[in-house]
Amino acid sequence: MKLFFSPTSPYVRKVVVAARELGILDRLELVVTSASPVDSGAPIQGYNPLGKVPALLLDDGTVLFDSRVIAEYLDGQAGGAKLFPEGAARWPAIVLQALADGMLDAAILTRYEQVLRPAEKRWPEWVEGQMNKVVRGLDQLEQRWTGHLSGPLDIGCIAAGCALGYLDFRYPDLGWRAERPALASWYEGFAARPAMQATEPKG
Ligand code: 99T
Repeated sequence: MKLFFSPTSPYVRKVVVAARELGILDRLELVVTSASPVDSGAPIQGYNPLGKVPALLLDDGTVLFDSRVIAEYLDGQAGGAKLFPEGAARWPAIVLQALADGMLDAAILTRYEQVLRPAEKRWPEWVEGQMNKVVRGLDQLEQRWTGHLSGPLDIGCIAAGCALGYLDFRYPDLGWRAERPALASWYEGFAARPAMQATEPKG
C-alpha cells in the first residue's frame, strides 16, 4: 500500500502513528507528496479529487481518503476493533477524533490564511473565529476528555495527541498548557510514546 505522505501534516501523522501502534507500518510505502489549496496541478489530485493528504493507494488500485477512513481501514487490516472499539466505546473514540480533527481543520485554515493568502486580502475576524474553535476544543479536552485520554489507546487519543503536536509545531506561542494542567500532563506522557517520537513534524 502507498501512503501519500507529508512530514508536516498532522492527519498523515495520525495515520502513521496508528499504523505503528497496530504493528503494520511495514506494510505502508510512504510517498512524499505536496498538497496545497492553491496548487491547481498537484499530482495528488489524480488520486484524491480534494487534493489533500493523506490518501492511501491499495494494491488493487483503490484509493482511500481521508485520514479517518484510512485509520479505520488499517485497524481492520490489523484484525479490527483495536483503535476503533466496538459497541458503546466506539462513539467516544470517534467523537474525540472528530473534535481533534476539527481543531486541526481550524488551525490549518488559519495557517493557510496567514501564510498563503496575500496580506491585503486577510480577514482578522475570520482568523479569530477559527482560532476560537481551537481554544474551545482545548478547553473541552481539559474539562471532559482527560479521563478518556488516560484510558486504553484508541483513535481519539491518537488524534488528540497529533492535534496538540501540531499546535506546538505551528503555534508555539499559543501557551495552551498554562490553564490546562491535566491535558498538559497527559500529553507529556503521550508525546513520549515511540510512535509519537518517530513522527515528530519536520519542515
Ligand atoms: O487543503 C489542501 O488543498 C491541502 N491540504 C492538505 O492536504 C492537508 C495537509 S495538513 N490535509 C488535510 O487538510 C486533510 C484533512 C482530511 N479531513 C483528513 O485527511 O482527515 C498540512 C499542515 C501543514 O503543513 O501545516
